[in-house]
Amino acid sequence: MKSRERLRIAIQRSGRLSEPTLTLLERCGLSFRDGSDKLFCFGEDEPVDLLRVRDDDIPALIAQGVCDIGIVGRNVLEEFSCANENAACKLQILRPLGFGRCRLSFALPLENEYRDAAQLRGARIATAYPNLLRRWLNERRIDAQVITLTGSVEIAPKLGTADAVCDLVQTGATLAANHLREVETVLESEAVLAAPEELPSDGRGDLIDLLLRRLDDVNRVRGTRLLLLHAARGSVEAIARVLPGTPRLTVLQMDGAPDQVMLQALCASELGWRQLEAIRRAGARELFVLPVECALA
Ligand code: PRT
Ligand code: ZN
Repeated sequence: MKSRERLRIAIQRSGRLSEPTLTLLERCGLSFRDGSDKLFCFGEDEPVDLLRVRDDDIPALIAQGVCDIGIVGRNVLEEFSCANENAACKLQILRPLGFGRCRLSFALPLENEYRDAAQLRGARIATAYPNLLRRWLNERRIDAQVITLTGSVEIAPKLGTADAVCDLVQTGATLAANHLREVETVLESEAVLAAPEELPSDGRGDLIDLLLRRLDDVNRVRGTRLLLLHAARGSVEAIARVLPGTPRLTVLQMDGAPDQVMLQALCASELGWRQLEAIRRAGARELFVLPVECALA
């Protein structure tokens, strides 16, 4: 197969999204061999390769056709789309991926009261997402001064260079450490699978379809656990009562021990300490909790 007949996925080289992205692609059944520069990874079993780059470059690489699809934060994708509204190649989100969750939010110094967004009129707002921020302000007819910074946005109010920030927040610890308070969300974000609005109509389009099907198989069982345990037949009801949600149960007879069974339960959520203890107290022995990687529909 010629190299450009292979599907090329842009992913973050090193950062918050790198590891979960590779894990997800592996769960989808893909494996890769690192190139010597670690920039290009060659797909081993399927004609699907990776280009490992800075996350900010991913949307442009897709728009230019250097890569066919990419995995990137919705924040980065939206910023690119806002900055390139009139570009010929528009990008779309094929799937939200459920990791790298954060939000782009306004934050003010702790001592400042906040009533509503109108208060931002005339304010100097520091951000690394100037185009997204301008769109949000324009939609609300709020005239403010957007100050573009590429890093350490959160220290701008302390330095006196901004009145507010519009930055990514996950736990809120960074804002708290800088005496800032989150007051309004501009965008909820997570990693997404991004692609051009018009997908390739050749073999690469078929590979994208296949990848989407595998992604859906993997997502369907995200967080699902398979529980395997031994118990006395008389304990099955008590164990079933303490399992989370409405799990699908299978009870298997054990050879040579008519009053003993093996119980198999598919639970839609992860199991905490207390739940595991309750299952044990209800009579479970030899308890195994296994992650479920994928379920074909
Ligand atoms: O080198 P490269 O350009 O590829 O990486 P990067 O440094 O630009 O990105 P990286 O790895 O920090 O983040 C990649 C993506 O992860 C982002 O574009 C988001 O989609 C997502 N993400 C999820 C986050 C966070 N959570 C996050 N907490 N990106 C950044 N942060 C930063 C935020 O900017 C702030 O400084 O973490 C701090 C806030 O975190 P909390 O937990 O203190 O609120
Ligand atoms: Zn970046």
